[in-house]
Amino acid sequence: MIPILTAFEHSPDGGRGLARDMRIRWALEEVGQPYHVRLLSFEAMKQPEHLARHPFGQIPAYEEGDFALFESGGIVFHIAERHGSLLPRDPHARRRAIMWMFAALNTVEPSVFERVLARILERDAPWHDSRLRVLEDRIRDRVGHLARHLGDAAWLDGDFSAGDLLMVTVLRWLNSSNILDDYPTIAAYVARGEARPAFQRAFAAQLADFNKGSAPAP
Ligand code: GTB
Repeated sequence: MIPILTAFEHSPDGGRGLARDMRIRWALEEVGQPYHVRLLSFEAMKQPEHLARHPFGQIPAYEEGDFALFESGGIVFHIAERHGSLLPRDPHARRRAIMWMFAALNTVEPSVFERVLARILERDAPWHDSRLRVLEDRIRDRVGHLARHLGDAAWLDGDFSAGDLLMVTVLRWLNSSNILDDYPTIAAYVARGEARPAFQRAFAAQLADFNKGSAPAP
């Protein structure tokens, strides 16, 4: 059964692989699972047909026949469990990798994503600069602690895992800022994730879809 991933027809990231479908594409590439993609316009995402797949009318959504999931973390967890290679077999190491998935989405993502939203939606607000400073202080606090944990290791806990995959996708949202200049080991960690062949394949696939979605109608 070839799974179907639902993604943006016109991604606001301009083809930089920053929307959350990238997490699913990367996970599928890591485990060697081919997939189909359904590209939806923003309007179509809010229609009943998509709301039946995703109650919040968002992307990514994921289907395997009549089994459907939404939430990028839940989908990556499912792929990792099904295929094995993104989670360690050792029970304690496995739970720590799952813990890092939650840490990526629950401890690091909130302030990083708030910054993304502030840059896109609140640029012209009179309080934009002060809000950005607050958010960036919060991000630096998190990234500083993460750098302390990572030390000179390649990945968060032993081999590359679904925890690293999610953490790297979150930290990539900082690539357009200069924040990671002050955290060279974290910048190198992100670059290490982006250099993985599976990431590269996923990136190329989302870019091809972005270009398809942006092509003028024939
Ligand atoms: N918690 C959910 C998950 O992890 O799956 C969040 C899903 C979500 O926010 N999806 C976004 C969406 O569908 C797309 S990824 N938004 C439309 C809506 O809510 O109506 C968000 C995104 C887009 C672009 C960038 N970027 O350019 O950096 C980053 C993130």
